[in-house]
Amino acid sequence: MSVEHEYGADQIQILEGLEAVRKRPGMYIGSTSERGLHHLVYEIVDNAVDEALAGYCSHIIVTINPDNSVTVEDDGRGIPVGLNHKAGKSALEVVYTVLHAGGKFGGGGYKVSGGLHGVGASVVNALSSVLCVEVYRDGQVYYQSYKIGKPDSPVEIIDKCEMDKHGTKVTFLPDSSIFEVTEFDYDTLKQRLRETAFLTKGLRITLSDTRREPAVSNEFHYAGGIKEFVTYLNKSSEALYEDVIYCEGKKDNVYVEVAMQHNDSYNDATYSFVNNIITPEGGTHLAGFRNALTKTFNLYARSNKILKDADPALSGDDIREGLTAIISVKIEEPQFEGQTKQKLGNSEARGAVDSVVSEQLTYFLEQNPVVAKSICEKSMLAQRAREAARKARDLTRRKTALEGMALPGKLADCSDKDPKNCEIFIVEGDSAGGSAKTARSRATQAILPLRGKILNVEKARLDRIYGNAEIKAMITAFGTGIHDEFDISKLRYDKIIIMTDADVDGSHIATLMLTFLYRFMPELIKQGHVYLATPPLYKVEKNKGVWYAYDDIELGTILNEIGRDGNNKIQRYKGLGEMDADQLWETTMDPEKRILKRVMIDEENTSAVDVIFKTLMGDKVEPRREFIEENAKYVQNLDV
Ligand code: 1YM
Repeated sequence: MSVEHEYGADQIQILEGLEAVRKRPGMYIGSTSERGLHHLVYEIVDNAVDEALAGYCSHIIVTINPDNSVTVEDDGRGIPVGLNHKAGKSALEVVYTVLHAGGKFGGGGYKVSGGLHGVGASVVNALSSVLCVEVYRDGQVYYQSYKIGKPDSPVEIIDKCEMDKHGTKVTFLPDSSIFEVTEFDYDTLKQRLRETAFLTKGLRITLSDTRREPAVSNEFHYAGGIKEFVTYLNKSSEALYEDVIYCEGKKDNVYVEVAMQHNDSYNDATYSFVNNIITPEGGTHLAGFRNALTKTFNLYARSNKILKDADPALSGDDIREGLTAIISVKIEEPQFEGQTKQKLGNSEARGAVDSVVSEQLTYFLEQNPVVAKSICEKSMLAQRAREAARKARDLTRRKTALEGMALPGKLADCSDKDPKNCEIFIVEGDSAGGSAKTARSRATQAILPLRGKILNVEKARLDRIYGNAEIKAMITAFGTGIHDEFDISKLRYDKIIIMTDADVDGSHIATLMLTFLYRFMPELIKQGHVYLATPPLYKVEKNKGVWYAYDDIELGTILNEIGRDGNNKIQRYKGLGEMDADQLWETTMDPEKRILKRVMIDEENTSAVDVIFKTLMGDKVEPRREFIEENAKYVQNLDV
C-alpha cells in the first residue's frame, strides 16, 4: 500500500466525517436554532477551559466581531502543531478536521466533555463558512484557515512573536445556510461565560461585543470559585448566616466541591455540575449531596438536643428550604443517563460526594454552633409549615372526593371538554373579567378573573400559599395539581393566557403569576403552555376607520399612513376595563387576530432565571433597582 493511497483514504474519511456533521448538525450541537449557534462558542471555549483545568491557561478572551464572527483566544500552551505521524499531518489540522479528534493524546486530567458537549473543534469548523486558527508557540505564529471545514492550505508560519507568548486564537463565522439565526446574543454568552468562570476558580474570562459603538465588555474572574457563585445567586435575598459553607475533597478519583448558604426565601436552588457541565436532572452526585445533608443535620440536631427525642426527623425538603447550593464534581469518564443525557450515572460519584460532605459539614457544624442552630431552627419551621400545608391539602382532597371536582365559583368554564382545543384567560380584576366573559368564544375559552394582586410566592411559606384563595382557584382550574402531585396529563387547557393591563401594575401582576407558575408548575412553562396576551396601547379612529397600535412605533407607522391631521382621535388605553367586549375580542382574544407571547425558560440557564425571580420578587430593593436600570433599555413602554 503506497503512502499516497493511505493519504487519499484518510482524506475521504475526513470529508465524510465533516459531511455527516453538516447533514445532521442537530446530532452534534443539539439544534440549528439560536441555542445551537451559541453552542459553537461553548465548544471552542471548552477547549480553552480544559487547558485552564490542566493548569496552563489563565485568561480566555471572547469577542463578537462586527461581521457576527466570534474570536476566542487563550494563553495556554497552544494546540500542538507538530506532525501527527498516524495522520501524516499537523496535529492542529487533525484537531480541526477529524471528527472526535478533540480527545487528548495521552491520559491525565479531566476533559470537559460528555453528552452533546465537547464534541470538539472539528464540528465547529464543519459548521462555519470560514474558520482560522493561530497558535503561538516557541516564538512563532502558526496559522491555518478553512472553508466549511476544509483546509485552504497546510499549517504555515506567518509571523514571529515574543518567545514567552503562547496560546491559541480561533475565529469562526457560522455558516448561514445551516443556522436559522446567525446573530449572537451578548447576554446569552455573558450568562454562560460567567457561570464557566465561577466553576473554574481563578480563570479570567473577558467577553466583548464590538458590533456596536461603543463596544461593551465584561470580565469574569472569581478567586473564590463556586463559593462566589453562591454569594452571587444569593445577592437578592438575605443570607441566613455570613459565610458560605464550603467542602472540597477527592475520593475514588472523583474531585468534589460543594458550596452552600441558606437565605430567607423558601426555595431550594441547588445546581449540580459534572466537569463544568450542568446536570439539570441531577444524578448520583446530587443524590450523594442530599443524603449527606439530611443525615448530617439530623445527627447534629439530635445530639445537640435541638430536636427532642419525640420530634420527627427533619426531611431533606425541610433542610433545603431556602438553600442555595452548587455541587461540582470532576470525573475522568462521566456517564450521562436519562432521556436527555442530563443526569450523571457514575455510582462512585454518589459515595464520593456523600463522604466529603458528611465529613466536612459535620466538622463545620461543630465549629459553628450559632450557624448550625439557625439552620436547624429554620428547618424545623419549614417542617411545621409543611405539616400544616399537608393538612390543608388533605382537607381539600377529602372535600373534593366527597363533592366531586369542585371548580372555582369565579371560573367561567368553556363547554368543549377536549383540553387540546381549550384555553383559559387569567384576567386581572372583576371588571375586565366581566368584559372577557362577554367577549369570549364560549366553546373553547374559559375565563378566570382574579381579584387584585395575587400572593407573592417568593415571600410566603407553603401553608400560606395553599391557603390563598386566588392560588387555590388557579390550581383547581388547571387540574394538574402541584409539586410532587403535578400531572401534566390532567391539564384542562392547552393554553394558559395571562391577560393584564398594559401598564406597570399589569406587568407586576403578570410577574407575580409567572413567579407562581415557575415555582410550582415549571413544566407548564417548559412545555410551552403559558402565554401573555398583548392588549393594544392605542386606538386610532378616523373617518369611520379604526386602527389599533400595540406600541409607540406602530402608532407612528399608522399615523404616517393615514396622515397626521386634526381628524384623528387617538385613544390611549389605560386598562383592559376601558375596552368594551367587542374591542377586547377584536384586539386581544380573537385567535385569528391577537398577538400571544409564549413564555419560555432557557433550560440551560436555570440559575439565571432563578436569580431574576429572586431579584424581581425578593425583599432586597437595591438589586432590583440595579436590574431594572440595566434592563430598562429593553422596555419599550415604561409607564410610570
Ligand atoms: C481558543 C481555543 O483550543 N486551546 C488549546 C487546545 C489544546 C491545547 C492547548 C493542548 C492540549 C494538550 C497539549 C494536551 C488542545 N490540544 C489538543 C491536542 N483554545 C484551545 N490549548 N498541548 C496543548 O491535551 O495534551 C486538542 S485541544 F489533541 F492536540 F492535544
